[in-house]
Amino acid sequence: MKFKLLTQIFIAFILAIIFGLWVPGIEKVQPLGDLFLRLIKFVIVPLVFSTLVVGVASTGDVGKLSRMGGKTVIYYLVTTAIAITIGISAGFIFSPGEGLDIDPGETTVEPSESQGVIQTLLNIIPTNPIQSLVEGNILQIIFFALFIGIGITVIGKKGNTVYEFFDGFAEVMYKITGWVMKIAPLGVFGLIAPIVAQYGADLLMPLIKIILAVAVAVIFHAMIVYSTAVKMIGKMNPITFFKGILPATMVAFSTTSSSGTLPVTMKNTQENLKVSERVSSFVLPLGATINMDGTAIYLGISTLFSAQLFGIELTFAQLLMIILTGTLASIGTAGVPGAGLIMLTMVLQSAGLPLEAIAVVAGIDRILDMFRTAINVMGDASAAVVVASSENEMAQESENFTA
Ligand code: DAS
Repeated sequence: MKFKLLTQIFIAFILAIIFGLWVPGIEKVQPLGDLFLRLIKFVIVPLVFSTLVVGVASTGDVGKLSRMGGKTVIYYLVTTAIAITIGISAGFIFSPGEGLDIDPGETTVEPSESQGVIQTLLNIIPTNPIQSLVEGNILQIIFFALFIGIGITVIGKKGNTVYEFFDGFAEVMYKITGWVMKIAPLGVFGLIAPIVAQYGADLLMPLIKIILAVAVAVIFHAMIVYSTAVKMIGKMNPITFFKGILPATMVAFSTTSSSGTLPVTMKNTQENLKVSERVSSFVLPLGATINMDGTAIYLGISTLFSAQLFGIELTFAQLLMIILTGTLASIGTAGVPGAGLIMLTMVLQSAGLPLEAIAVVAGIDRILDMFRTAINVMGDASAAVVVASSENEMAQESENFTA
């Protein structure tokens, strides 16, 4: 999303609160909100499927999916899974949605019946992938797309036509999603104003709590996970790491775009963190596409917020579903402003939670996106340090290395 659009959404959000508090009969704009929610649901399946196939296949030929690629992907998946778990924990600790118990509209998805952990994991494997697409079973769609992407990579040249098709299809879906997001300001207004009219200013406190929860959780994640990784595996003093990556972190915070920050991330990682060009030019672009720890934290918190907002108790299977969907789905999302919002729709849908909460967090998405993008970029840089160190591709002259 462009900043202009995010600013429009923010303005629509403020107007929705003002109109919701003081304009009688404002709930009549609800259909605008329902229209927006239906359009978001309309793009989810084709967008996720096509971007995920391309995201996995774009790691290039099998040679690239080598030891270094394997290490990079494993590091990304592990840190993202930790991130979403930290996000869920922050969601429980801050409980931003507690106490409102909004009545979910008829547009909510039926909560998935509670299953055992093994059954939940087995259910990820689609018995009929076409049916998974038709039903919008997000985890099965992700599984299907992952294997299509790997298959395209493994068969090499013969897979080019398939790759080109999905690459083009993904572009089309990004364009359609862009059109849908253009009416986001109207949609957010149509969703927020009636809720504010019904619940009054009580809704403001949860928003402040969400921003606080995201900020604290991302700082906690960076301090614990990245410090440990760069020190234990990267053999680097964490202070050197945080100082070295600070410029890129600030650029990410202000632009809310990992891809847009990539040139600065490359520069900082090579010059300040002494990572070789070979490692950084592989790990960082891949990370800007498939590694989003900050977004994963935001997903954990926003999903808990949605459940709390509607007084829904999450089962263990649903929590597992959220961790799996959030970790896997992050592979297919571009590092552009507002990408996390689309991912949140998927995670809520897969956990069977009402999508209405999207509008609430959409209003403050610009602020939340700053924090999550900054951590997304920091996570990519930490991977570059870890992989380079394990491949002995760190320049030795830096005086900051611990013995
Ligand atoms: N803004 C995205 C990025 O650039 C993250 C997000 O929207 O969640 O990483």
